[in-house]
Amino acid sequence: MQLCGHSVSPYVERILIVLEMKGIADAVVLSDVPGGFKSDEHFTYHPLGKIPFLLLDDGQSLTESQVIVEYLDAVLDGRKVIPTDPFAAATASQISRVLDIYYTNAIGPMGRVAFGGSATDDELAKARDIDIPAALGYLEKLINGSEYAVGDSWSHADAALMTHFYWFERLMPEFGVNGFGGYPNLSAYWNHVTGTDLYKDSKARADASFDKFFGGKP
Ligand SMILES: N[C@@H](CCC(=O)N[C@@H](CS)C(=O)NCC(=O)O)C(=O)O
Repeated sequence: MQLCGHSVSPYVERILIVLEMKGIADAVVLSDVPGGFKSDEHFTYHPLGKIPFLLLDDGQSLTESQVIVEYLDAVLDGRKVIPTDPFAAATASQISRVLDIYYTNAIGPMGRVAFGGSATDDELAKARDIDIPAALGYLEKLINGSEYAVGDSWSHADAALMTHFYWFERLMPEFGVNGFGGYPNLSAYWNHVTGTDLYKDSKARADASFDKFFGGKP
């Protein structure tokens, strides 16, 4: 199987972290988008021209990072990243979903400005003062403040948190959003995660990929 995309995307990195959690990092080959980013061929695999997408050996393909994670967890060997306990599994899904819907929308204005687009001062202020605190407050309730997002081992929720929060740390300070000070559970969790090899490996991949595509800025 071929995973198309680059580590500069948190959605690609989520899948790479999950493969590492499962102990089978080489089960999927990471590759460029066939035909090039936004090529006609790219749109045949992803109708919105986004990364990541997964090409299966039988010619079929899948989009959406969380869906790809769940598919790989089902078909590949290695420890499961979807918790077996139903409530823990639902909690992990809640965390990934809150990140992908509320948190991602909340940081939208900052993301646009950081990557060459624009946002008004009002949009940036609303993101900083209302939408980002609301999304972080939601996550604060779902995370138990221990070493792992859910239970006592890694799950796909940790992969989603690591990749979104890599960008939180990298981008947010210049927009006046600093750390997880008001959120004790997130704070304790993040302190632990950033010291792990899993996060350090992911950060190194994302840093290198960012430098390759954007020359080290922001
Ligand atoms: N919901 C999608 C998000 C994918 C996404 O937004 N990818 C970005 C890179 S981080 C992209 O390809 N953007 C290019 C574009 O939208 O044109 C997923 O989870 O896979």
